[in-house]
Amino acid sequence: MRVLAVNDVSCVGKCSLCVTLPILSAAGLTCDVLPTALLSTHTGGFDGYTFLDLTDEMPAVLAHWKTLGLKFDCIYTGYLGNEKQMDVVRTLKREFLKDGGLFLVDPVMGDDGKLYAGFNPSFVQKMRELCKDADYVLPNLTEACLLANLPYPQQGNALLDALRPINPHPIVTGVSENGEMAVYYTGSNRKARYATPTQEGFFCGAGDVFASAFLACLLSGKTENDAVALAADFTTACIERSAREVPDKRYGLPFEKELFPFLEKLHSKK
Ligand code: PXL
Repeated sequence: MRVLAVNDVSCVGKCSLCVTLPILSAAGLTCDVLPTALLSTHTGGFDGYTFLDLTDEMPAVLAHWKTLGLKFDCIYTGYLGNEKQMDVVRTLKREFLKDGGLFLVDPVMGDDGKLYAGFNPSFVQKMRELCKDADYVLPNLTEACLLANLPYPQQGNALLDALRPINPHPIVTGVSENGEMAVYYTGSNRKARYATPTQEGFFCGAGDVFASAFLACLLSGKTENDAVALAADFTTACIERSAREVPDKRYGLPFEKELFPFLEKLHSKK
């Protein structure tokens, strides 16, 4: 299985490609990358980070890939630096995704009720259109509210209703409710919720860990229900480990030592 991950390289802080690559590789999948930007760190809590936009390099990369006849089983997009990159993603889907391939969009735009630096309402509108073309979308609570054009926060089931015109398979992550972290999704045309008891708080990269693990499960043949549960349990285990081991949360989730238990569950028969 060959996955193309379109996301940024935040050199320090464990998010985006720096978590997707190890998680997909560990699950036995080939992960090719199209980096959207190069940052010294992610933008969540660090001051003075550098940002190199890689949009201008993309047409040349795609042109080279064309000569190789590359096709992907799955395209997974995360942090897109600007609206032009969404057009590149559309080209990728049209020209490089195998027939019947999986297109998964994590509409990375904000957290904690706010847009990330550099994003605006026009970007949100264009992201909404991109989500219409995806097999699955994985917004966090903030991004789900933005896509649905509703004030933050909203109740999970109400969001699933509001997202229905935008995508048939929304998976809304990071819904903090009474000491639990819940995921709301539409499985087999029914609303579903999967929750784990865990810490409140902001964990940069948690959405990327969840989405990468979900994708690893789905491409390994798990059902959507099982993939959501395995990915949520894995992300929760990382958050619990972070509470014990990581004093400065800006440096991301310590997912490495949770990979082996995750893979054991992924490969178990039941
Ligand atoms: O994980 C989300 C994310 C991805 N990429 C960049 C970010 C963030 C969150 O802050 O700053 C560059």
